[in-house]
Amino acid sequence: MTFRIDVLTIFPEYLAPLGQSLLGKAAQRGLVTVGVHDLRQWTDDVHRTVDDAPYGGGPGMVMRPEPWGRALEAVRPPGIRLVVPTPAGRPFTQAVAAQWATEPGLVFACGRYEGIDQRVADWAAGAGPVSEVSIGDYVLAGGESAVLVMVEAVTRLIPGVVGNADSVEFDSHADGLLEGPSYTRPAAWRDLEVPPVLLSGDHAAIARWRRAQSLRRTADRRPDLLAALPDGALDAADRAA
Ligand code: 6GU
Repeated sequence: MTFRIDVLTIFPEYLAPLGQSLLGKAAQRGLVTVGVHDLRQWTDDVHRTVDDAPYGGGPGMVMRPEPWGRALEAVRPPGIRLVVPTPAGRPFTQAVAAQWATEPGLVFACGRYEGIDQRVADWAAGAGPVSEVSIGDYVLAGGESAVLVMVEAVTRLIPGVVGNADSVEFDSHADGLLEGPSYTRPAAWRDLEVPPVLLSGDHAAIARWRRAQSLRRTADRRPDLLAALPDGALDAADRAA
């Protein structure tokens, strides 16, 4: 059961990092397979045109639907989710990554310019789930770098891709809180000491300290995450921290 990722783009070389490091090893071990496809393969004119001016006027160019229709018919298996990166999308979160990691694979459609003709996503919804998603509240020139981000977030949740399952379970965001600080040897460095509880050997005390640090950091850096926790997520000890 290998997780299949296909990416459609007019800049296939931008996706070269998908062959590297964590994902490269997962691919070698047969856990993940990746295909990157040049959208221009599915153009039908000598200039290999993929874009045109927007109906109704306005700045920039819109990607024409015809190459996308042919490309998706060729590359996307029935029922496989189509992901369209766009700053106008729903937020891509750890919960979204976790859901996608349970599916058999994903197809990513990278838009450039002012995006892809909306009829592509609307038509594609007839053949399986379609997710128009944003990786944050800023504007990128195209979806390629967002795809690199999303592929990394999803593939590390696929069983066997990350060596230590605990490093996934205790991640920032896995429980809706930020991870607290980490330390290693030496115990004192340039007059700065590792918090003594971490050297105490008292595993219950260490777990309580880490939980408190996680809550403090979340309150300080991401109060929106604390406010979004479900009722009952915090106990009396948490509130005291
Ligand atoms: Cl997913 N795509 C683009 N083009 N810009 C973005 C984005 C995605 N997320 C935030 N900005």
